[in-house]
Amino acid sequence: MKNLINKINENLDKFLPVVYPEDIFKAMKYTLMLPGKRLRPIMCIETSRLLGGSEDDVMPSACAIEMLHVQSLIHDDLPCMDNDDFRRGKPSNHKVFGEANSVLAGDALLTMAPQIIIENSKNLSDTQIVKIIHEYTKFAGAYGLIAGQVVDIESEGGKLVKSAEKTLEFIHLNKTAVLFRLAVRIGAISANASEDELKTFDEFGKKFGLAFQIYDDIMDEISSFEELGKTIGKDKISGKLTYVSLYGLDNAKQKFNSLLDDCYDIIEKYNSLIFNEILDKLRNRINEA
Ligand code: GRG
Repeated sequence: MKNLINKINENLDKFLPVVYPEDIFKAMKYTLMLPGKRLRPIMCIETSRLLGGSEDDVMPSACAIEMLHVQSLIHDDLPCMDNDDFRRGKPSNHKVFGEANSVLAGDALLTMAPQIIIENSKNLSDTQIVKIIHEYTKFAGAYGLIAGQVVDIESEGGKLVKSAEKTLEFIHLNKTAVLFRLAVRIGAISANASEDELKTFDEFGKKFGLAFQIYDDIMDEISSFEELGKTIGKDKISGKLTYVSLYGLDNAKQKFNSLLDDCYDIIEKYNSLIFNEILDKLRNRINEA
């Protein structure tokens, strides 16, 4: 997995040269090149590989997903959103570049990502590229990430249109699971997967995404700044609706383990060392706590 992370980092660096006006490119590159786990590009590439696709062909799309993810992190940290001063162990983007450039850096990553897919996916057919861009725009926008963020903000202000359980699930299907679904779906499309395969991986991405959000909520409660690279305990202080606040730590762990069991089952027949390593790492970390 380390080799794959290095390759992803090299490609991210290559796809984003710093040119005039340097300030915006530096702001985009700052959070992008900090050491994130690169889970979404890894899962995109691994899905493609398992379904017979080539790593080189899917790499531009995998990097584009990381750019979209980083855009969401930069905007999420802004004072008008989650107001966080740290990300990936360093000061947040707006703390270094100011709010205006940080908003623009996010916007620029959001729009550069599909540009990179179109310009660099030489071995994918036009149909595959259109399908990938369609998925990207649908999942990033008001049917995906933005919907999740809006309901998250509304719920912090106490506005719940649905039950707390349904609201929480809506937020995290859209804020978190959506990017894992996007990653595996794009991996599958790059490999010209069948509808059935696409469905299988979509289900995997969805369950993994929900499990990952519960993991994130539990870690906010039990982990440290050194381990997570961001301010911890904020959810509790701000009275945020989370899996831990709604169900309690033990039930949240149970839900996490049950979703992870489903993930192992869905992916079993593919014998993927990478997916098993990711699932094992999350499970071990939560169950040792
Ligand atoms: C798409 C225009 C547009 C706006 C985005 C701000 C926003 C709307 C959405 C916020 C989405 C968000 C920040 C969700 C949190 C998901 C999450 C658990 C992130 C942490 O992911 P890790 O742990 O982070 O994989 P690293 O740093 O390792 O990549």
